[in-house]
Amino acid sequence: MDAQTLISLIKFLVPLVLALAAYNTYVVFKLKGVDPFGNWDRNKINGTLLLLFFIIGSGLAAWSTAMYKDLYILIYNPASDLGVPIDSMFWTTAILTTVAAFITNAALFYFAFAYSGSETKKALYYPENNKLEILWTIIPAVVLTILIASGISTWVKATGPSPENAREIELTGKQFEWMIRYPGKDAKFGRITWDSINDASGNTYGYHFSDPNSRDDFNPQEIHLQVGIPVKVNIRARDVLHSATLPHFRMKMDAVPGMNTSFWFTPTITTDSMRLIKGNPKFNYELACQEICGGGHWNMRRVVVIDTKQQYDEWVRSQKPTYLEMAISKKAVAITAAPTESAEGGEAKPADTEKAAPATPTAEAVKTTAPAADTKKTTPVEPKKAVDAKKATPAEAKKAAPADTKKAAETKKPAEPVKTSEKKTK
Ligand SMILES: [Cu+2]
Repeated sequence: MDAQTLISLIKFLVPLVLALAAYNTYVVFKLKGVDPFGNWDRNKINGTLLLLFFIIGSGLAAWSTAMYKDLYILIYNPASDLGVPIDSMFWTTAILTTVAAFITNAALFYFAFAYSGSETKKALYYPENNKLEILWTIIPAVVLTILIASGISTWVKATGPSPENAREIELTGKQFEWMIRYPGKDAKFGRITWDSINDASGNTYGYHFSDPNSRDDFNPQEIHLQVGIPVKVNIRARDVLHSATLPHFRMKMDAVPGMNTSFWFTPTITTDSMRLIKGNPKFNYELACQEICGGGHWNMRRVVVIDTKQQYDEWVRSQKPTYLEMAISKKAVAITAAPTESAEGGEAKPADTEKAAPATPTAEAVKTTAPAADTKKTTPVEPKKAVDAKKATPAEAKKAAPADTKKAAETKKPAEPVKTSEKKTK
């Protein structure tokens, strides 16, 4: 046992032994027929302790609020347009509930003190008072209705259609990081599906590079937004529930697997201006995860930078499309042989692009995802089937074929993408 453990043990045992000694002494006195606290008015003591608890507790709460106020993000001006009504709702609710909680708790503890039990007092039997019941039902009901009604309009605005000039970004929650996607120059997100995800090949997004829209999509490590331009944030999850939270902009939305969620807002204060306001040259806005999503939850932080137009344009110019990055890193050899038909034809229909090329650019990726990608054709995809197909390599599937004709039918298909890529090269 090392010294540290010994000290901790002593710290734990000493108070325990002292408490037991005190209790035993008390019991010995009792057995002798002497009650050391016999003369104490326990009701009065309890009442006084309750009142002290309220006074000291309220004092500590007020002190800690004042002490740590600089750490409270909500103290500062919101950095978005929708943050203003959201803040006013927050403060209205906070003030109303704080006042109500203070009054009711002050009354509770004061009454416990002032009317503590005694021989000389008799409790009043007061079973009901309809007027009082009506009053304390209607007042909270009206107040809450007003609060909720004012909240709904802001909620509908933030989650409703974004303005015409809004740009779009996409956030995907994954254990344990936020994946960020920009649609690139064409302002259109390329096609992605879960069954094209291949972490080994670098296609963590599940891109279908056969879709021309996907070729200029880029996945930066930081979020950059231009001040004054609305941004629609599309939110997805790759594994479990996450929650995309932009506290400085007062925006938050859950990331739900299998479901797309979104909100939009307009950033109003650049990072540089906020650094001046806060007097902190190292300040950064951030994106966090507000859903306890696993052991690395704390690590899901991304820096958000609000740029001026010039800064933003410069940043966008410096970004490389993921398609290109993968080609450069040679993880994506097959990328260079990407399809031509759909690229020329502008907007490709999902069916075309599926036929036109393998789902992912690497040869390896094609091998592993082809069976699953193929089931796409026979939409709607049944996830379970697709997983089965994905698990089994074609060779394995052939072996298992006699037992399960359904599985065999699916897994035999891998030949097809090859056929189609032949067609492409003609
Ligand atoms: Cu998370």
